[in-house]
Amino acid sequence: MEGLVSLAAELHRVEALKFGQFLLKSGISSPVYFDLRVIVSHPALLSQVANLIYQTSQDAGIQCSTVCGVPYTALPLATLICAKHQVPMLIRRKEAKDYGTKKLVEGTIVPGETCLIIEDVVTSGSSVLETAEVLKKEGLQVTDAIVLVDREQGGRERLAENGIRLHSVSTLTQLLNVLQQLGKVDTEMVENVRRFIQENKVIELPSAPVKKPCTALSYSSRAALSGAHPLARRLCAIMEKKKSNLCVSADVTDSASLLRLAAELGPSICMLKTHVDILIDFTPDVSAQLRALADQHDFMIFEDRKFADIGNTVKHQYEGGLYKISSWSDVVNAHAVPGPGVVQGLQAVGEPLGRGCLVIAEMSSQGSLATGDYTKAAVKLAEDHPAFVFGFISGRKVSDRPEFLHLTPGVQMQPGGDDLGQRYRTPREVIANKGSDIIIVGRGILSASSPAEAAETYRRAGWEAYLSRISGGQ
Ligand code: 5BU
Repeated sequence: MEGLVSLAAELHRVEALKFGQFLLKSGISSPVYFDLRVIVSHPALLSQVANLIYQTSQDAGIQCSTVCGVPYTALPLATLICAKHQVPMLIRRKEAKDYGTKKLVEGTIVPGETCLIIEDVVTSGSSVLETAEVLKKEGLQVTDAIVLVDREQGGRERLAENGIRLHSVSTLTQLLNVLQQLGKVDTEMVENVRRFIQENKVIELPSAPVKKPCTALSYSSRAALSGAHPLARRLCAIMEKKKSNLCVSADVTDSASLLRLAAELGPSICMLKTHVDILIDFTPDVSAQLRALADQHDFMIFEDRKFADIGNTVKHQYEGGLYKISSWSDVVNAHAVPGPGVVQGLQAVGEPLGRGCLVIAEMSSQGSLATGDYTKAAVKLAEDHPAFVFGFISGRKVSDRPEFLHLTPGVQMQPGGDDLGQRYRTPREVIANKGSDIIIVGRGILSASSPAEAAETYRRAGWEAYLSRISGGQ
């Protein structure tokens, strides 16, 4: 308590905490404003804050291998704590975002280790979530975050939903009470601030993912978009009819298992994804039977061939060879790396047959190079070929055009990964938070004792996340 009194008084004295009327970047007028950046000019306060944060982590019994401060204000705080207590630190780069393959985290990363996040002020929790996501992408575990001030506007709950416990040195209410006792704020202001906290739960910070209007559109309204590719419209209609945004990745190695899965899971899915080249016993009859099952249960077939050659070669790979993919698969996908030729080659074969293509804008695997400018170029490639390309493989919504669909692999009920670099996010995270449209699930379903029951579980989870998204309840 003593620590809190001097903290509140000092923050107020150096104007890191101000009362009055402030227009926040979110457009909301707030009676209270924090600017913790100023504390770097007050070394005694800076180290007091670092000590309080460290003490809070000790009191909460947090075990961690590394510490990362949310850039920039919490960086010096993390540095002080790590140097004093001999904990390895990580630095998250903010600016590397746009430079494609540059590292987003500096320092030695040991995948599987736990990283504690430190932040100055939490409002909606978006900055902590963003940092957590970057760390998780590197294979680290993030279970706890410590903040100097919790503004009590929903951040704690939002982080908890994402598996992160928030510990605060102080809440805004506690600071307010102390400052009132010290005579630094009058009763009227205290009331103002209390009302403000009540009325402004979860303000989206400017850095938060901006809610795009098209994430609020229903599948059925997108099925009605006249400018959309016929396959996108049909897929949206199937999803709405079957209440399923689940694509099962049928990664089995014999044809009987593939056909059995297609028959058993058919009613639960909007799409079945294949890797036809892992089957040991493919014959044209298998693709004919698969096609019949797709028509019977009304799902689409997506051969995940990931074409990545010059146009002339992919034309042959798509149309010919042993598999004659274009004759039975509704959808295929292509890497953007060869440039427009790959799409044009596929389009020459697929468009006359009414087929469609997804461009791989991002991959789920750890260390994927499909980020930044590459992803942007992939989005442009897709948007330049709307007569054949109708969407993306990506971890999130990468295009604002509602006629494009986003399909996300790397989905399981529990976040995590496998030992060969696959990374998993939950259906809710992918659909409700990342704005994707379809979850692609392989081993989460195939390894279950009852794949049919597991598929239903995933279907429900994906659908609930979608309903929550379109109703604005992300
Ligand atoms: P899993 O068992 O749910 O991990 O299977 C995922 C499937 O999605 C598997 O067939 C992959 O080949 C495929 N996949 C992926 O996991 N990540 C990607 O970025 C792309 C495809 Br593209």
